[in-house]
Amino acid sequence: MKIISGLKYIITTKGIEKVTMKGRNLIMKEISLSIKGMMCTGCENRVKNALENIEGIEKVSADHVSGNVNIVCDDTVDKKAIESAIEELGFEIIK
Ligand SMILES: [Cu+2]
Repeated sequence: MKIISGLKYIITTKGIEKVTMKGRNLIMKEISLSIKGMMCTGCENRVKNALENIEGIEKVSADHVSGNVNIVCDDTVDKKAIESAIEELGFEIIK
């Protein structure tokens, strides 16, 4: 059993699963995006804060130099919700 940011995870044949109180384990996934418009660490923090408020997102890292944003979340999170949160901040998703 591995503890990441206070939550419990188990490694199974399906991948890494988050152990929830409700008894259903959620499969964790990683999403990587390239975005345009981040100029400094302040922008990185705005992206991180906005995304970490989305239910199911555990961890976000953002780099303004490369424009890369990496998200660790459970399987319930819709990629579209992530993209619109980023666009609401005024950044552009590079597809
Ligand atoms: Cu900035």
